[in-house]
Order: sequence, then structure tokens, then C-alpha cells
Amino acid sequence: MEATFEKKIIERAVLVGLNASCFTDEETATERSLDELEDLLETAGGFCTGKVLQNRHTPDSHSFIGEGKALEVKMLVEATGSNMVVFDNELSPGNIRALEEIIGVTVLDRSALILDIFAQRARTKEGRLQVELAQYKYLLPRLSGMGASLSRQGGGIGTRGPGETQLESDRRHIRERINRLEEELEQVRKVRAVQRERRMKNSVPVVAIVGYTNAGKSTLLNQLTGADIPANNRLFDTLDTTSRQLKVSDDLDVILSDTVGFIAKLPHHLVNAFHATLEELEYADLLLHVIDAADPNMEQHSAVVNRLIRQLARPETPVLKVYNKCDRVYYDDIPRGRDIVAISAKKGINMEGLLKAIETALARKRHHVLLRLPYSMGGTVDTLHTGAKVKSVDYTAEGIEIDVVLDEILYGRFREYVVKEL
Ligand SMILES: Nc1nc2c(ncn2[C@@H]2O[C@H](COP(=O)(O)OP(=O)(O)OP(=O)(O)O)[C@@H](O)[C@H]2O)c(=O)[nH]1
Ligand SMILES: [Mg+2]
Repeated sequence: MEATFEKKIIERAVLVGLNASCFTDEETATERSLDELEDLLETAGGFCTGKVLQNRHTPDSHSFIGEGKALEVKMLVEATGSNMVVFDNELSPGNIRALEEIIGVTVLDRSALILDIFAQRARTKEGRLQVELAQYKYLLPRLSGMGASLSRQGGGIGTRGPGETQLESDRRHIRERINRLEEELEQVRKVRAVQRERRMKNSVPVVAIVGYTNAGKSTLLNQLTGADIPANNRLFDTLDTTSRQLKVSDDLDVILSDTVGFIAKLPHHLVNAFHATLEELEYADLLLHVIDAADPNMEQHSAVVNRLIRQLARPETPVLKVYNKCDRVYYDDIPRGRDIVAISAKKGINMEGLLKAIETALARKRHHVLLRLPYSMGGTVDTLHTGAKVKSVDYTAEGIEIDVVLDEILYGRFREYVVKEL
């Protein structure tokens, strides 16, 4: 597998998008999606030689875009000396077979391209396991239909990942591999669960950064915590979760974590396979949805992220919208409102505003109180020292008075001893 990570061939690809609606705004959406597919292709190391947009109410069951259009694509492939066609829509194994037969070069779909990028980028053991699982799950139903692509040697886009020998072996072998990968990932999840439990015991809130790929998530984590995560102007730069402690205020420390970015039409196999990584969202106390304010497709992109947040996070988890790259937009265009913060992660603009907003959002669940405990409960003071922010302890005639910031759980437990809400 490692050998094929080296890129030897620059793929020259024609990109094809199908617009299944007759509305013009849908057509622009399809065009935008094709532009993004071009970014994805370049991220994977390829080069776009041409784009074809097909308007058609329903896809052709055989060749997806219809035979006439497929022949048109073939001509464009030949005229531009391309060696690959990438479709923006998900293709069935039968579609791929039919299209490869007509056009005569390798045909991939958007999911395969995204999987390929993930395979190139995955660095940690967890990331690699997850990508491999997603690749096998994607491949399994397509095994019989991938003759042309599988016979290619040398490793280029779409051939990375499960190596040649595994692909030649039967489905049972792949299913066994899937089972093994799932078991290994289960172990990863268990380790994470233990870490999480420890964090919860120490009641350190977890703030997870989410957002569209390239929105500036890693730059933000670096800016706030001095972490040194690579942050590059390319899609899916980060695939692994990195967490750092962040001092939000004198009373509040949180764990801030950066994770994999989202994109439109993210293959569902990937979302499922990245369960261990994405589970962070489910247990977060607060989500920072980082949005690239300078991106003309901002609305569509945040809609994609909102959908995934609904799918992956708990409904009660608060979300702060963080409009990033504000150094690149006009002052009047900077969004304002409740639960909205405008920043520039790169330039460090309005980090104080963001910290304040984080504190406010989390404070809705935290309580600053004065407790008075009987001396018989002296041992509890230690519990508070480890589990909460103790500001002062006073041994008075009436009892032990503790000025403390409690989370919801501890607040519930000590409610009867609260003398004063501060
Ligand atoms: N002008 C400007 N550029 C920014 C800002 N924040 C991030 N960038 C740039 O945007 C690009 C992407 O930043 P990253 O932090 O890697 O984005 P990400 O969301 O982590 O991306 P993925 O990990 O690929 O999903 C980089 O080139 C950053 O330098 C900002 O506030 N202003
Ligand atoms: Mg990143």
C-alpha cells in the first residue's frame, strides 16, 4: 500500500456533472459542485482538462448521462489527451462498467476521489484504519464492475489503498478484512471512551471545532492554543483529531479539538467509517462551527455542515457560528447576531470576542455559587478541588464556605448546600 502513495502519473481528467433538475439555480449549483470537484481533483494530484454538464431529468440506468453524451465525453477525452473521467454524482457499478466501455478510460465518481484523497492524507493509525474500512466498503459492491480500473498498474488516483493482491481475492476475504478493521476500530473507540470519561470526571468541557474543509479550523486551533497543526490551503488537510487545553478565562479551562472537515456529498461510507473520529462531536459540550466568510459558496457550505451536525451531534449541544477570514471581507458584510462571532484566525482578530462567546455559551450550563458544607463533609472539598473550579475555601463557625464554579451535574448534587448564587 505504501508504495502506491508516491504519485507517479499526473492524471488528466474530464469532469462530468449531471443536473437532474430543469431549474437554472440548480444548474449553477451543479456548476459550483463541478468547480469543487476540480479542487478535489487537484488535491488528489490530478489536472482538469475539461468539464461537461448534462441536463437530464432522470439518469440513464445504463450509462447514467445517456449514450450520446457519453460519446461526446469520449471525444473530449481524446481531444484533450485525458486518461480519466470523474463524475460528480455517485455511480452504480453497472454505470461505471458501461461508461468505461464507451469512453475507454478509467471512470471514477466523486466518492472514489474523496476516498483517494483521504487515503493520501491519513497519517495516524486510526485515520488509516478508517480510510481502509471506507475503501473496502465502497469497493465490495463494485468488485465485479471495476475490471478496467483494477487492471491498471502503477498507482494513480483511485487505485490507492487496498492493494492489487487483496482486490484480486474474493469477496469473502474482503468481508473478513472489514470485520477485522471494525474490531480494531472498536478498540480505538474504547480507548477514546476511557479518555472521555476521565475528562468528564475532571469536568473539563470539550469544545469541538467543526466546519467545511478549508474553512480555517486548524488555523484557529493553532492561533488559540499555540498548537502546531499543519494548516494549508487545500482540501482535507486535517484528517485526525487534535485536542489541546485552552484557558478561556481565569475560571474556565476547556479542551479544544480540531477534526476532519466536511464537504458536500461526503460518501456515507466515510462518515460511518470515521465514527471514532467524529464521535468527538457527540460528546462535545459546545461546537464552534467555523465558516469561511470570504467564500462565495458560504451559504451552501454551512448548510452541508449544519446537516452533518444534526446527524452527528446531540440536539441539545449549543453551536457558535464563527465567521472566519473576516480580514478578507468588507466590514459591512461581516455577519452579526446572537451566537455569532466574526474573527480572523490567521490574523488573530477578535480572539477575545470568541473566548467571551465560548464562556457565555458554556456558562449557560455552569453555576458560580457559594456553598456551605457541614464539617462532617470535609472530605468533599477534595472532590470539588478536582472536579470543579474552587475559588476560595473559608472555614467558618457555620461550616465550610466554598466559592466555586460548578457544572450542571455537581450543581445538582450540591444544590441543598448552595447559600448564594454568585
Ligand atoms: N485570509 C485568511 N486566511 C485564513 C484565515 N484562517 C485560515 N486561513 C487560510 O485558509 C487555509 C485553510 O486553513 P486551515 O486551517 O488548514 O483550514 P481547515 O478548516 O483546517 O481545513 P481542512 O483541515 O483541510 O478541513 C489556509 O491557507 C489558511 O492560512 C483567516 O482568518 N484569514
Ligand atoms: Mg485542518
